[in-house]
Amino acid sequence: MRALIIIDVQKDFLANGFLVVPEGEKVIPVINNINHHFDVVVATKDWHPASHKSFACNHHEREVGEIVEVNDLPQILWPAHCVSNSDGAKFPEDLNTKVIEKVFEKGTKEDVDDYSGFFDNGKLNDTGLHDYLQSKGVKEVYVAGIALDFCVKYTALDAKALGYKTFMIEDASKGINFRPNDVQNAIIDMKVSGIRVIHSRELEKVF
Ligand code: VGL
Ligand code: ZN
Repeated sequence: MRALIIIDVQKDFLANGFLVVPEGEKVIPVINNINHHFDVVVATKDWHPASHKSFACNHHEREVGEIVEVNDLPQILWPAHCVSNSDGAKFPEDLNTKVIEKVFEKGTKEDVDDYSGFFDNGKLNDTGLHDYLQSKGVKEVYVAGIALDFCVKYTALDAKALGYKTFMIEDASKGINFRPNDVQNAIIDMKVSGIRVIHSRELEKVF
């Protein structure tokens, strides 16, 4: 069985959101066009409490973009984003959400961030995504969404490490480039780990 995991396609990462990912909205039509290729379609949502330690505003005299330590893990400080139940945490209206059978929330604990759809950054808790995919007999995982150089990348790396045949759909994903070349480097890291980086048009040929 083949699964599409749609990562964090949420209003706060799109134009006028709190953590805008350049061209983020471009992933929406691509994802809408490919979802029929998959047996299982699931999504993740970044879903932070307002007190989350990844937000610069929750640290004394710290600014967005600084890197601090939170519970022994390096933490990039972001603008407040994807606060649980807020408008910015919603899916955009033009994303076809009817095909999404389950949503996995991530980053829900105040003191640890979660870039992967599977585990938090300390690998202490899991989101239930792996168990769900196992229960559906999924062997192949296709990852797409936002941000290519953060949550898409870490989800794909964990999927590969968990034993799934793993693909990342490049034109269905957009990155932040927090540091110059982060997107380019993320693609290299994924390829080196054995993840196949593909274009959505290749799905037409295969299935
Ligand atoms: C993300 C930064 C902070 C992501 C989430 O979805 O890639 N990036 N929170
Ligand atoms: Zn976040």
